[in-house]
Amino acid sequence: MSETIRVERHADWVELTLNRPEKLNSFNEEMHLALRAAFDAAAEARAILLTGAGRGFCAGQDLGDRDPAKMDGTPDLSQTLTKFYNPLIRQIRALPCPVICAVNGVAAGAGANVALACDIVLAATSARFIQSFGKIGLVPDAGGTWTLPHLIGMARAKALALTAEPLPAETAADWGLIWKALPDDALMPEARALAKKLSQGPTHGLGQIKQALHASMANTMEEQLDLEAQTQKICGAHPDYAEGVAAFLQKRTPNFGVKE
Ligand code: LHQ
Repeated sequence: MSETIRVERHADWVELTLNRPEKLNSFNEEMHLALRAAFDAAAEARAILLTGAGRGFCAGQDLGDRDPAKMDGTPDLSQTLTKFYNPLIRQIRALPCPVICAVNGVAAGAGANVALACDIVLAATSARFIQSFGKIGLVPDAGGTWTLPHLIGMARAKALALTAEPLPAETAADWGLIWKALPDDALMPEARALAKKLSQGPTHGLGQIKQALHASMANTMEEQLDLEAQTQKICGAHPDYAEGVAAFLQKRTPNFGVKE
């Protein structure tokens, strides 16, 4: 297993840490492959927590690895996206359990947009989000051109992408780009407590919530009402629903089959 990703397994949830701190955890090919493999290996987990080692979360692409001066001929950056970033974003969104991101420090370029592809994003107050692409002649990738306007509206999305100004974590939370900004020393305890709590929930239903909310971004209200009816049929037939209702009526804590 590559050292570029640290994996810490708990009974029902997994913590993955981007681990190239000397390069602010920027992505090289090794880390890309290791992260994908780690998400694959965590597919049975009931919650996944993603964070970064050292003082940064992730500075996006390792630009040393994609330096046009060192590449043969004209670089075709679409290959980097189709081979690495796009499958990663699709993988995170498709995972059947909640993915929490604890942004422990700067999140720049694709690093910011990988964080924003996660289901719940917490950030340390000292963290900042930078759409660095505009500074180097690129467009926001890793889903950024979709995520930003959907989460914070076109006016803010355009200004962030065109100016590449750092957005402090607290403003990101005020704007609805992320869930919460937390004091630096509270970030990891709170993120781990959330991962543990979600891992003890009705994972099947939580996965269905995630997918229904994703679908809503492209659906009309009519389509979404139909989707809710179909999804509720599936959820109602799952044993977690019977357990949730029984626990409520018996005034006890539900047991959705957790190990801890
Ligand atoms: C880095 C990086 C980095 C290498 C910090 N690479 N070393 C997709 C398609 C294909 C190609 C292109 O990209 C993409 C997607 C993208 O992500 S494009 C955007 C790429 N990312 C950036 O443009 C961000 C570049 N980094 C920065 O602007 C700064 O490092 C930030 C603002 C993130 C942090 O600034 P500081 O806190 O002042 O730290 P620093 O700049 O001193 O960085 C610390 C070290 O990390 C330093 O190395 P050194 O050996 O001098 O200590 C940096 O060179 C290295 N580093 N980001 N992306």
